[in-house]
Amino acid sequence: MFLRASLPALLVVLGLPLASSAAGATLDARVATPAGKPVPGAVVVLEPLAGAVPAAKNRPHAVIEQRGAEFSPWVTVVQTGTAVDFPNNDTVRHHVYSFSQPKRFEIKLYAGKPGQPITFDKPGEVVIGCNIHDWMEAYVLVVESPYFGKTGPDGQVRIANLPAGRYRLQLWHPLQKAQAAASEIELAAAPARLNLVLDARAREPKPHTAIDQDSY
Ligand SMILES: [Cu+2]
Repeated sequence: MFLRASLPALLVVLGLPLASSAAGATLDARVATPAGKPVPGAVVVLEPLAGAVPAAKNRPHAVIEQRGAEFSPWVTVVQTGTAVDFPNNDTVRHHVYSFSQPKRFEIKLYAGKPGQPITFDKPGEVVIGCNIHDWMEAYVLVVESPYFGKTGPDGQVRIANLPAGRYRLQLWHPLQKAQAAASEIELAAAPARLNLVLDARAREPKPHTAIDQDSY
């Protein structure tokens, strides 16, 4: 089930047709706190400094499921115009909503898969919650560029198939203590390695209430 949830997101992350044989540049980055602790769930976005930013291709799609009264994944990064499904894989119903300016929406109390995905059509940070379960939260970072990635549990991220050139690099995490300054990097055919520092708090799972556990 983890694969089912993560595969569409992976296709979006690649941002290029899988059939493409053109070998592009690759960025390998490690994101850590100032104390050197890996930061999982950090987003690295690369915006090309020259040329037009390629628009989203092939109707990009992502999935944020609900399982065990939690959203999964906790952090999702998508290109502007991406449709996101919110399948409920629990036996309890959820009521998914956001009041965030780039995408206000509501999927009223439902079980199973809602009929319509939510299309994230403006860049920015969208915080998602559930009206029934206060502890449920997910974050969607909507970006104009198709070039981005998210760090795994080890704080590592790889962004592949990048056209060579100069990029503006932006780092983001839902629990960052301050917005990191953007930097510029030049990517050529040889893989690039970067150590990035972001002061972010670790995610602490919020306790589920006793009421929910009784009805779950
Ligand atoms: Cu819920």
